[in-house]
Order: sequence, then structure tokens, then C-alpha cells
Amino acid sequence: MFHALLWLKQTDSTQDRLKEWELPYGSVVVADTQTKGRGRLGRRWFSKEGGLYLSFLLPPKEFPELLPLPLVVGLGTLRALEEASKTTMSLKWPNDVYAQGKKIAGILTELTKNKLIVGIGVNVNQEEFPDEIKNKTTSLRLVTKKQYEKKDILLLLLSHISLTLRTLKEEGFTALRREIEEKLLYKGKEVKLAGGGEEVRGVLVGLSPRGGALILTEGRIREVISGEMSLREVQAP
Ligand code: BTX
Repeated sequence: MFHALLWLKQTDSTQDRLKEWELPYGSVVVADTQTKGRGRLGRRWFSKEGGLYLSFLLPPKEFPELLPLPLVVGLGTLRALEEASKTTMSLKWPNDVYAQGKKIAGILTELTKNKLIVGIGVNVNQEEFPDEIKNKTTSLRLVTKKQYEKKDILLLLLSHISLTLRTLKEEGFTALRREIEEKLLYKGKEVKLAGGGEEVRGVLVGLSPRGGALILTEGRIREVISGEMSLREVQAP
């Protein structure tokens, strides 16, 4: 699935390198630091030395369903990070990996006319984060007290992600749904999904066959499919 690798010292955003450069499908761009790393909806992704920042290019025709994509790439990322750290982690719908209740990796998917670009930011060796995120962020180093070779983490990520993407392409999301549900952060908990002027509050019961979040609210199950909505746990008063 992955054929070529470009490893840059610094760039604006690895997403934009794949957007602007005409590289073949399967190309991977990695950077040691990014000056304009981004998350969803124009949010910032802190991309200092020590983290792993990568994007890869997929043929959009082979992955027509965008909703499950970050979850499926997230599952590959989670399997790789669990193997590297020998700890268990969770997936937060729709696009983050959590370790010890804190964000350790995030996935961003962007689609242009003929390019499907998937970006992953993984906190690997960082020991500190900016004030605004430090209480809700962690890294492999903080979790295990060990230092990692980013090259080893990259190879683990690419091998696990090519497996989960192949399963998605050949068997569909339903083949991965149970495993993702088992890893789902806040499953069975009271949550709030907010965004785009809408808010849904209820118990997160699982995932729909197309990758939506299923929320039990006012006695019925609602499927939330907007990847623009952010999930939060509602703390008991
Ligand atoms: P997201 O929109 O779900 O999460 C962004 C939010 O995460 C930010 O608003 C902030 O609260 C928090 N955050 C920012 N930086 C970090 C960090 N280093 N660790 C943990 N939390 C953080 C998630 O978006 C998708 C992120 C993808 C990043 C990759 S890096 C390679 C590629 N290039 C690029 O510009 N983006 C992607």
C-alpha cells in the first residue's frame, strides 16, 4: 500500500506537501516539525520536535466512504502504539487515539478532486506540551518513561494501517466495527456531541454500520454522522 517515503526536517504541513506536490498514490511524507500543523476545522496541531507527523496519499475511488476512514486508520494507529508501548489505549470517535485518558494521536482526512490525504500526528518523545493542552495530552514517552526511535514507530504504523485499510477495502467497515467498538472511549457513558450549531446528549452505545456514533437519547437511538461534531464526556454533577 505504501511505496515511497519522503522524510523532511521541517515543513508547513505534511498534508499540504501532498496537496501541492504531484506524488503517486501510496506516497508518505513525514516531517520532524511542522510550522502549520493542523487538526480538523482549522484547529492547530502542535508539531514540535519529538513527535511524528506524517501524511499519505490514497486513491479516492478505492475509499469512497469517508466516515469510517479516520476510525479505521485510528485502529491501525492504536494497534501500532499498543504494540510499541505494551499498554492498552482507546479510540475516541471519530478520530483520536487516547492513552491513560489523554490524547496521544490524532487523524485528519482531507479530500480534494483526485486526492484523499490522510494525516496522523503521534506524540512520541515529547515530555512537555503547551499550557492550553498539557492536561489532556500525553506521549509514548510520558506513558512508558522510554525513548523511542521515530523510524520504528513509523514502520509499525504503516504496517498496521495497511492491514486495517486493506480490510476496509476488501470486506467493508463491518469487519472492523466490533474491534473498534471494544476500544471506544466513553462507551456506555453519558456524552455530549456538539458542533455546527447542534448538540446531542445521551449515552454512547456503539457505532453504526457506516461508522456513525450511536447515542441513546430520550429513549431512542440516534446516529450522529457529522465528523465535525466533537465528543465530550458529561461529568456527573
Ligand atoms: P482535532 O481537530 O481532532 O484535534 C485538534 C485539537 O487537539 C487541538 O484543538 C488541540 O486541542 C489538541 N492538540 C493540538 N496539538 C496536539 C498534540 N500534539 N497532541 C494532542 N492534542 C493536540 C486531530 O485534529 C488531527 C490532527 C492531525 C495532525 C496531523 S500531523 C500530520 C498531518 N499534517 C497536518 O497538518 N495535520 C496532520
